[in-house]
Amino acid sequence: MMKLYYGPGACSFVPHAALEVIKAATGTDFETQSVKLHKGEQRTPEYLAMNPLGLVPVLVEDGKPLTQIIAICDYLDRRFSPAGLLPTGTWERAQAMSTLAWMNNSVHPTFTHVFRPANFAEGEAAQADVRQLAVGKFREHMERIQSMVAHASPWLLGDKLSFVDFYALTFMRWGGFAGIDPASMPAYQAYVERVADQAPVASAMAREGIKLDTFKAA
Ligand SMILES: N[C@@H](CCC(=O)N[C@@H](CS)C(=O)NCC(=O)O)C(=O)O
Repeated sequence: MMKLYYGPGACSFVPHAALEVIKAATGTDFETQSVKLHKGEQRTPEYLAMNPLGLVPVLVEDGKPLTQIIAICDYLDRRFSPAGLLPTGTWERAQAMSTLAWMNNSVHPTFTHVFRPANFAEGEAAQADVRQLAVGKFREHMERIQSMVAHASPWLLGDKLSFVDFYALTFMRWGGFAGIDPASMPAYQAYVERVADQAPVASAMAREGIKLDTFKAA
C-alpha cells in the first residue's frame, strides 16, 4: 500500500488531499505517517535514510521513496488517471504543470523565507528584514492566485479538483500565519472555503488536524 509521510499543515497537504481524491475515485487506499517538523522528526537517521534532504512529503511505493511534490503529483496523476487530477490534453496538462511548478518553486520558497529567515540571514535585524520582504512578496503571489480564482470554474483547472487547488488552500493558511488577513482577499477566501468543503479535502484536513483559522487579528 502507498504510504505518505506528511507534516501537519505543510506542503505535503498537496499529495495528501490528492490521495483522498484518488481513494474517492478509485477505491485505492493509502497509509499515512505524520512527521512533526517542529520536533525535528524529519532529521532522524531513519527519516534521512528515506529522504536525505530531511523534508516532507515522501511517498513510499513498494518500499521505495519518491520525493519532491512535482514528481509525486506527476506520478499520482499518471498512475491514477481516472481521478482526473490533471487535464488529459497534452497542452492543458503542460499549462497545469506550469502553474504547479510556479507554486512549488516560487510561492512556496517565498514562504520558507517568512518561516525560516535564519536560513537566509545572520543576526536578528537582518532576519527581520528578510521576513518582512518575504511577507510582502508572498502577498503579491497570493494576489496573483486570487486573480486566477476569478476564472475558476469552479476549480483552478476547471471542473476537477487538482493539486493546484490544494496548494492554493495551503498558501492561504500559511498567509494567515504570516499576518495576511484572508478577509483582505475575499474572492480567494471564498474559493478556499469551497475547496475545504469538498469531502476528500475535508478528510485530509481532519487527519492533519488543521483548519482554515490560522489568521489571528493583532
Ligand atoms: N521542493 C520540495 C520542498 C519540500 C519542503 O520544503 N518541505 C518542507 C515543509 S513545507 C519541510 O519539510 N521542511 C522541514 C524543514 O525545513 O526542516 C518538495 O517539492 O517536496
